[in-house]
Amino acid sequence: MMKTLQEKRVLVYYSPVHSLHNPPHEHDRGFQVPYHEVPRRIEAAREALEDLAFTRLAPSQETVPDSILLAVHEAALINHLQQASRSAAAWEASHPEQGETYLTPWIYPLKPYMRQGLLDSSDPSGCFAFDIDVPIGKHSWDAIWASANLAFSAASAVLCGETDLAYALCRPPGHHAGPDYTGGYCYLNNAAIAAQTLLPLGKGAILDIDYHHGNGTQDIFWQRDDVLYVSIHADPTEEYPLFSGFVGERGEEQAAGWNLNLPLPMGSGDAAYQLALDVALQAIREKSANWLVLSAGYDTCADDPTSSFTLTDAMYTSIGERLQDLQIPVVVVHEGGYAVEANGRLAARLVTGLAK
Ligand code: SP5
Ligand code: ZN
Repeated sequence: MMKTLQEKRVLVYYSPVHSLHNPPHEHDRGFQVPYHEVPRRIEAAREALEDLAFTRLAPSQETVPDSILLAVHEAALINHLQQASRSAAAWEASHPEQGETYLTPWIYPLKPYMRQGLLDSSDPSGCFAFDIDVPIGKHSWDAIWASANLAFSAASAVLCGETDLAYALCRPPGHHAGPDYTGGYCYLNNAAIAAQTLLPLGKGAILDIDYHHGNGTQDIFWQRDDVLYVSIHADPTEEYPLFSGFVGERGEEQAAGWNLNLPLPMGSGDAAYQLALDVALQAIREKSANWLVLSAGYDTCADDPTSSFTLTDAMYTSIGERLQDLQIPVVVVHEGGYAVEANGRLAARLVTGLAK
């Protein structure tokens, strides 16, 4: 029986803890610029989703079990993130005149021989990051963990049949974080945690519509033939992360075809995006996915200050509708989006399309 918009309950998972993670700046060609990944992004999304008649805000009551966390990430990364937050707190306590402290990796072990010494040192942070935009403050671990728990809670609600559409208001985002590394504002891979949680339902798919390639998610599922990873993103020869997201990356030998990259030229708009979405949907159908995790970034929109794509607002409703056609349960995980208020109106459009 078809559900109407009013009957359908969309569960929205939110935690206020994210706002405690608020790094002051990132770097652009060596210059310090304001950090784009700001708390207001997720508050704008929460407000807009709460305003929809068919949504219900759900607190995250659950914590990711080790069996899921350690299937996605190495224990060393978890330990490092916790330790780095403690180090930031200790530094801040002993240097009160410096104000809020966010530790940033500064030595990166480019060669294998550099790694062990750095790992054993007092500041191994460069062993766990591939870029400089993942600073860690005293509350960062709490926010990172709360974010991962939202993804887990949303996926758990779908797993137990409580809903067939859940939205995790994750911040910090996750798709650049790999098995043992952070990068691009991402520390733990929330979408991968959601996908791993859904596996009791059988094979499924992650569709990544963030403007950037989700190199971390690709890496985590690279050898796996139970989770299809499909990503539509800006051409990595010109755009971050520059080292992955190419069409030739199709998964390891035994999992060939379980990774699909659909890079689009810089400056792409609705028409090109629509065609890529068709290809993505066909792949998801071909694999007979039982569930979908949607890595939802809004940095594809025309007014995003960091991206070149020009998607219109209507496109996000359309993406939701097209995914709704799959008739499988969906867990949406919030990723990027740096036109701050657009996170609200575009999340609302996406969910409205998905809930039809
Ligand atoms: C989750 C997410 O959307 N993360 C994106 C992180 C992208 N960071 C890219 C930083 C690019 C800095 N700009 C360099 C311009 C050189 N031309
Ligand atoms: Zn992005």
